[in-house]
Amino acid sequence: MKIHYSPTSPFVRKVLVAGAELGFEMERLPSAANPVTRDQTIVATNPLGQVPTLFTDDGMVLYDSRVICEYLDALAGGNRLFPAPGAARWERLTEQSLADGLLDAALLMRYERVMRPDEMFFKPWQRGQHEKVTSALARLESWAPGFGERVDIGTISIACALAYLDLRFPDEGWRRHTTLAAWYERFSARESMQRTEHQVPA
Ligand SMILES: N[C@@H](CCC(=O)N[C@@H](CS)C(=O)NCC(=O)O)C(=O)O
Repeated sequence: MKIHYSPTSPFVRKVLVAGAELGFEMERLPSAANPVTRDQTIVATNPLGQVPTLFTDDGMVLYDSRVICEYLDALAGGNRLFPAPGAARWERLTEQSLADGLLDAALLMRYERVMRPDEMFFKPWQRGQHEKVTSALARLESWAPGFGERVDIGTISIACALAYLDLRFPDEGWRRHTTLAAWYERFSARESMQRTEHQVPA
């Protein structure tokens, strides 16, 4: 399998962590996903021009991270990271959605900060995105006592979202949520997390 990859993408990391937990390696194809200067190599197969985009061994092109993670789970026999239909599955998928939504807001804030010219910066919009991040963190803190030692699509997505805040928003102070922080310390020590740490290009 090959994957359009970025060393700082939290969505790519989610796929790599899921793959590592299931025993899959993916060849990393360097790419430069960017919403303004679009990487035409990615666009050629994924019109959204986003990473992760996966090339399966039997010729399929899959995106986005949710589809890829589910594909990897099925390839590994199924119901490893995604529970079978029932309450547990819908809860894990909702955890994934909250983590991905937090990331969508954080990524928009990041793009706004690094790409938008200063004179076009719209503060209320930035504040709205930040409020999504803070309300998502508060909800994660209330859920954290239930995470235990679970390794599934919910906890993987949440860990990758928190790791991205550490990478791009080190002043966010999300560790004020102490139950979430204690859980993350344990989860981020997993080999799958250690082997996929973000690398900031020099
Ligand atoms: N919903 C997508 C989000 C992927 C995403 O936002 N990727 C970012 C990098 S972290 C990207 O490719 N940005 C470039 C763009 O949006 O054009 C997923 O789960 O994979």
